[in-house]
Amino acid sequence: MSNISENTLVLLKPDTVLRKLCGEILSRFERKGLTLTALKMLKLTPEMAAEHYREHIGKPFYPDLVEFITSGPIVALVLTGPNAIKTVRTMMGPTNPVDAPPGTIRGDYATVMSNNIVHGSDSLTSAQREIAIYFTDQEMF
Ligand code: RTP
Ligand code: MG
Repeated sequence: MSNISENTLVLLKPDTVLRKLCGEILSRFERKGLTLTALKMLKLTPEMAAEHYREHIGKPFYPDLVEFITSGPIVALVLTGPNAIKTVRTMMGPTNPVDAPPGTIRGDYATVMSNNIVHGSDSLTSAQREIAIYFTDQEMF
């Protein structure tokens, strides 16, 4: 842990847009003190989804994962701050909302693993790789 600022990629998944929770989730991250460095709305192509979730290609849940993440528009964010990657993961809670305590995003807003509201990069390497899928340097502020 250090106080050096880092970037992380966050996706507000299609369920979040559909349920009109984008403002609420973004607000949590802003209140925490993370800085909004980039933001866009887009619909992932199957190719982009494969790039984003490439570590999961071949797993049993992969087809459903791609179908869900490409099912509607999403909001992509870059959030910045000291320990931003771990901070976002802690705020999200565990992958399965059943295990996510109240107070976490998945604990407060989700019931099933397939529709779990939010994505956050899981490491510095992932963050750098994922940010480049969504944003050019000119789109980061
Ligand atoms: P994410 O990448 O979406 O932020 O989620 P995560 O790191 O918490 O979880 P990860 O292991 O990367 O899985 C990516 C997404 O795939 C779905 N999943 N289903 N066993 C299963 O059925 C299973 N495992 C994972 C979840 O929707 C998860 O968010
Ligand atoms: Mg993941």
